[in-house]
Amino acid sequence: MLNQIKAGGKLTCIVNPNSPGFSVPDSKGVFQGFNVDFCRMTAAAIFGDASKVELRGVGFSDSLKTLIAGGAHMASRSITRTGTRDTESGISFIATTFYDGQGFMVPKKLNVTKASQLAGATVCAEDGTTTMQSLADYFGRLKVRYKVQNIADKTARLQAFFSGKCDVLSSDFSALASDRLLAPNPDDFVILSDVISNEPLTLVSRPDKELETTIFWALQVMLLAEEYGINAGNIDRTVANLAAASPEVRRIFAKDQAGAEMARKLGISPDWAFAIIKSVGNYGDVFERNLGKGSPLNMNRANSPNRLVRDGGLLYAHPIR
Ligand SMILES: N[C@@H](CCC(=O)N[C@@H](CS)C(=O)NCC(=O)O)C(=O)O
Repeated sequence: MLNQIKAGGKLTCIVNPNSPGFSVPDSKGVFQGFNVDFCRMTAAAIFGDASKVELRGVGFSDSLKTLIAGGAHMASRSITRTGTRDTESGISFIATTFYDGQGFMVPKKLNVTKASQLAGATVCAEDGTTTMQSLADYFGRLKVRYKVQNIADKTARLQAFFSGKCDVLSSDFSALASDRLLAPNPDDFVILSDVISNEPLTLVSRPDKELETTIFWALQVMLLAEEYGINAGNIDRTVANLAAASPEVRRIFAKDQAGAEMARKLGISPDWAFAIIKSVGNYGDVFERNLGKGSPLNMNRANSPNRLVRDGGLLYAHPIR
């Protein structure tokens, strides 16, 4: 499949059509965001050029179907890796980019502070998502009745919630934080602190050994670069003076070591690791730029599992050697 992708000149990647911080079109109509950056990362690895990517905004329900039907090469759009999805043929789950959980957003004026106060509420969510199942589990455990408004179209779903047709919006925390920014007045809404599930949001691709391996190791380059303090600003200097770098860093970026050997075997750009860091950055940079303090989402990474293991998080870089 990598040969086909290379012959076609671009990687096609499914993203959420409108999710501030994760994937949202900029003023020129070009998608930007955390999830978009993993599409760009993969294009950088394959072509040595992060711009060789066609980003397709697709709603959740159609995303896996589109991949299975062969309508795109990969998806980077908050898809939870579950056992039954992973055993579907036609898709491969590769690597988790964001460890998340499901939560609730409510209008402030409801004066709700805990999810257990949501008895009788109408919840807006989308069929086919893990969200629906976790809602049933959670309210079932509490023996509490609730109603669901299934609205597959995201714009319509948010409109229903913001205009009061549902009392509660339930989804992954990352999605709620992002959706809140789309409210006419975000301050009218609060996200409750209850976490009701584990949602490992994972990159998905068409099943293909070379493509899967490329995506997995491209992400490891971003994690390793963070671990070794390499970023878009110092990568030029680092590769210009590899003799002064640590053996671990040399193995990733030198033209005659493990990273180069991997590129040769996979048939990807010989400069894959350099291109990823130069054009996309390391994982920490991507998090901070799109989601961190200073971004509209203003997430505090220090409270997130999406930090390196070294720093108390769940992100564990596999070695390139
Ligand atoms: N991670 C969950 C849900 C993914 C999902 O996309 N959920 C819907 C809402 S229930 C959605 O559009 N989320 C993104 C957003 O609202 O921005 C899954 O894999 O089933």
